[in-house]
Amino acid sequence: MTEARPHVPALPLAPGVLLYKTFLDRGAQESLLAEIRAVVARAPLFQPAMPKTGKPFSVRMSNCGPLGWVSDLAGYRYQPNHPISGAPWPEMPEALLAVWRALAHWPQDPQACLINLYEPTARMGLHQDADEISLAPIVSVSLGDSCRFRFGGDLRGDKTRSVLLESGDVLTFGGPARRMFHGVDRILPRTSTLLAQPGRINLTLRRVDDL
Ligand code: MD3
Ligand code: FE
Repeated sequence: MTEARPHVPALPLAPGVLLYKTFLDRGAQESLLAEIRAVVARAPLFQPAMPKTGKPFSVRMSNCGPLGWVSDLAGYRYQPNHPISGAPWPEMPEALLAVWRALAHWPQDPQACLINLYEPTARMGLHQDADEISLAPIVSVSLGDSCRFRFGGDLRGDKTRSVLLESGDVLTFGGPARRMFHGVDRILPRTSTLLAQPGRINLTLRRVDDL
């Protein structure tokens, strides 16, 4: 069986930020990837755009779970349906729920899993995640090529640090880290053999409200 590894130690990176190196072993990464491929077959990747300007993101996205995060000219929001097809998002794979239940220390299950696909030149500028009412932690799972992940403080101008994230790593951001600025500086192509093509997939598990 390929399971998450609840015994892997938490490396504290900053108050509220914990890194679990290789929380998913290779077998668990492969089976989760197969489930994410099945999700994306039903809920195809879409290219989000910045509110107001319509500038496209370099990352493509999809979601699973009851809600999904979308962005277009009208704004950022969570919604229960795919922005193109209108279909409800696919269910969240049980393996992702297991990661959340092992690490989030939160009484309710996640409502959304945002799937970000980074091709080798994609990046994500420094931003805050503030579309959620809930103060539940965010749990992030990395698959495929490594990336240079950057994080700072609650103000854009706060000092930042970067850390290498590798396939199978899980990060949790809770409490004082929940509104910290963060982003992805760059993908390091061909640092993993998990994906058939160079690139990286990030899965972020989120609680949107506490209802
Ligand atoms: C810290 N994704 O989808 S994951 C995002 O690798 C996002 O795709 C990045 O930022 C990625 O919004 C980073 C790590 C992450 C995600 C959400 C956070 C860190 C966070 C929310 C609050 C604080
Ligand atoms: Fe974010």
